[in-house]
Amino acid sequence: TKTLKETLQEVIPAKQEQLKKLKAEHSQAVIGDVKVENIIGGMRGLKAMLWESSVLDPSEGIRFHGLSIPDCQEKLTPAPGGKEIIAESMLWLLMTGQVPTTEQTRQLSKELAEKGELPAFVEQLLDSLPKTLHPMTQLGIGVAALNHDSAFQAAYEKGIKKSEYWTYAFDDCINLLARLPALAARIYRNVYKPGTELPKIDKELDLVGNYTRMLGFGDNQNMTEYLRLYIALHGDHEGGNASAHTAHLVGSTLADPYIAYSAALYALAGPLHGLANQEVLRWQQAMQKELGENVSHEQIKEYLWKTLKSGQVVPGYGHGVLRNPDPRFLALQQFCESRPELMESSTIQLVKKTSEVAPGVLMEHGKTKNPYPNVDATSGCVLYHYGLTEYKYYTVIFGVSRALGCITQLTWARALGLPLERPKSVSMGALEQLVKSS
Ligand code: FAM
Repeated sequence: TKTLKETLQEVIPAKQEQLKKLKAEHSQAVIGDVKVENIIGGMRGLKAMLWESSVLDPSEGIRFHGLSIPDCQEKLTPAPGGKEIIAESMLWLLMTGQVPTTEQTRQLSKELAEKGELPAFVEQLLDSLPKTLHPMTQLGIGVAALNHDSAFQAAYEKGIKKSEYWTYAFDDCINLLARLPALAARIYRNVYKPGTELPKIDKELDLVGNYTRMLGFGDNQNMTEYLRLYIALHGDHEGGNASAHTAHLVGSTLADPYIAYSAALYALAGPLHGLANQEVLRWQQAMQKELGENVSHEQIKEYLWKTLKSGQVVPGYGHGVLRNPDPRFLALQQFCESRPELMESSTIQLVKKTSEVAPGVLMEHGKTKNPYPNVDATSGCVLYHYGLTEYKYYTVIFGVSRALGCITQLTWARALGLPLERPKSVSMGALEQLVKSS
């Protein structure tokens, strides 16, 4: 069975040709204009970077090489005995644009399990960190330290041809992904379950099957399946979101994939981006504390207005690109609706009730361009229900997942020979001059 690397070897040349043609025939073509609002508004909507594995449509949401989330749920291989998409089949699609066979998916699971051990010095480094250090900060430290064994960095120092970069970057990326479960689970154990035994990697399990088992939830098939779906869905969301864009930018300096992804994790650690899943639970807990159980729609509405009037954002709502409910939110909600015991959970019911009134309140408030729920509105509530209640850890799970999209691009950017990213900045004075002459 052809490995992921061998399949990549086959699909890369055609994409290199496509880019070469684009460059030769159209590099001077104008595809849109740049407005002052793009420059002072965080480049919203500015088409300015290449990203092959997914495209985000404002109204229908994400497509991975053209496949929607329902398409993926139908076509991508689950774990043995499972139903949900697993990280390995999603990674294969992102990397190659092809749906892997079951055999290819199983082979990739084995390869990742073989490469999943952490170097002893990284275990000691993590164990030395204070429990009060945020889990995301710890994850970034652990990932950066793995660059001790970077194949890309070692080869670059020896001197390699540009055409070989992607193969070394790919090796680092697969080693990084393979080690994330042990890294992320060790942080969870150190901070929340000190002194408990960390299970060894089971060579027969998929990446997330191992991760869930190392977190201590391996006997809960529902939690394992939920984390498989959660991690597959959060893997890639186009190239412009802060974590993907950071990995792409740092990787463009030929920094190795470990430190490039470590940088991406710190972007993910921001409340407006990946930390929103923590903020949603914190916000919901505060609301439940103030309003008690069985909260009514009316009470939720008042609490939403209180949040907005105090100048805070409502976490889990809105989006930089989406202008409709996030299909990732809908897929996670469907997971809940297919399990009656989940629909009885007060945390999950509160998410549902909030999602029935928050868009109306946000529309009335009149500021957000997208009043609908994003994936974070619901992603943490199932974790909480199944006993992973430490919501300051939730973004770490997002950090394990976002590696799927980021390592795909860190490999492809090298394969396509994409250059160092260097946009032009302007001062307000220069902008005023440009406006005068426009
Ligand atoms: N609650 C209150 N106000 C909001 C809001 C929300 N959920 N979403 C946007 N706004 C405000 C926004 O702060 C801005 O106000 P100011 O002009 O005073 O700065 C105004 O509406 C226009 O913002 P926008 O253009 O609609 O959204 P942006 O593209 O600037 O920002 C988000 C997008 C996601 C940062 C924003 O919707 C937000 O802060 N949401 C809450 C945090 C969150 O859920 N983030 C997770 C996003 C998720 F996709 C992820 O990355 N995991």
